[in-house]
Amino acid sequence: RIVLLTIQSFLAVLFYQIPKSFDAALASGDLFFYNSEIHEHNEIDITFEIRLCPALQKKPKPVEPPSNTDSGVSPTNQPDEPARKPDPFAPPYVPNLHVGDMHDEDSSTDYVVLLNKFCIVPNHFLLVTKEFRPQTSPLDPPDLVQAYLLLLAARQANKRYVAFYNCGPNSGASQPHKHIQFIEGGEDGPPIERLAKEAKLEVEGRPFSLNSVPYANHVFRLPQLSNKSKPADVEKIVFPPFHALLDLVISTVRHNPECPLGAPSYNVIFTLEHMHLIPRKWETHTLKETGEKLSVNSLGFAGMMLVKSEEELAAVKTESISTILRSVGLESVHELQVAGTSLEA
Ligand code: B4P
Repeated sequence: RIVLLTIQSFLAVLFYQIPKSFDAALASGDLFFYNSEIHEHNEIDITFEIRLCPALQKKPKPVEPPSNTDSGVSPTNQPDEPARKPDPFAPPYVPNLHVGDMHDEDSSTDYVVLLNKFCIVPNHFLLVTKEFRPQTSPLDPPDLVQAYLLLLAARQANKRYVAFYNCGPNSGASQPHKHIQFIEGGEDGPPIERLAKEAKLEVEGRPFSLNSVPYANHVFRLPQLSNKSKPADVEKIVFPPFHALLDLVISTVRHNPECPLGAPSYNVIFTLEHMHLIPRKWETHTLKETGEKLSVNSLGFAGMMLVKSEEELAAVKTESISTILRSVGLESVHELQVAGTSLEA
């Protein structure tokens, strides 16, 4: 585990430490790695990745909370309250999964960097708030700054990472404690990033949508971020666009009668070039061929679907990824003609 004083020195070694920690956690049995294979699938101008991972069927089931009639019930639970599930992101941390700590000076928020305990891509890690914060809450400036400092540090170490945040009950999130995830992508980023890069913008500095996909999406092209940027400079660059995209997501959800009431659900995908926010209606899509429910998270909207059997793989291909994404997302913004918000002064 990295114990260093400054954020700069922490970031400088983090991406060299992660593979070492990953190997140690795997060897000690603190981390489970599931083999998978990638199937490429072309649709709507995108070469989607469908990752087939049958081994995930054997993933241990989450620990269920004791029932309120059990003697082991937590003293903080009142008799009529549903029992709370144990929080895997609460301290004490498993030493082999705990890569290091981050601290936001301005807000005094503390974070931990944890390896994903159940991963299918090596070196997948999470940025977790040390104190419990709900996964239904939007990312705030310190969260965004830490996430972008990590993406910048990855680039400095010659790694290409994508960050994602599953927000809200229908976003694909399974853990309620606030966490942003980081996964290594290819040189060009996740498949959806190609469409974002190719988008010709009439005006820079405004949110736009990828019109060739059939679901609502809100995207922002970021100005170039320097590896030498200080946290305050990063915040000035990344927070206003995120805020504008979030406003668009909320207005898309509010104007859509298909959306369930309650906290809005949406997916967030961050690269150094773009931010993508995708409003969600449902967490799962019922596959017509198998009748099974397929859970879709941010990576699905990044163009990286996950399936756990050959049958699911065949059903996804037959039904088409765009149909599945449209059914768990919302009607395309293009059709709804939601206006973009200018971020220019
Ligand atoms: P969530 O935001 O709550 O949900 P998720 O990523 O969709 O993962 P889920 O838990 O639903 O797993 P699934 O079988 O769908 O993220 C929670 C994260 O915390 C997960 O990464 C989880 O593994 C991790 N975690 C849980 N307990 C932990 C602990 N005690 N310590 C540390 N970490 C812990 O998917 C299995 C895995 O595959 C997930 O990691 C998922 O993110 C990843 N995945 C999904 N699609 C993928 C794709 N196309 N390519 C590569 N990886 C993919």
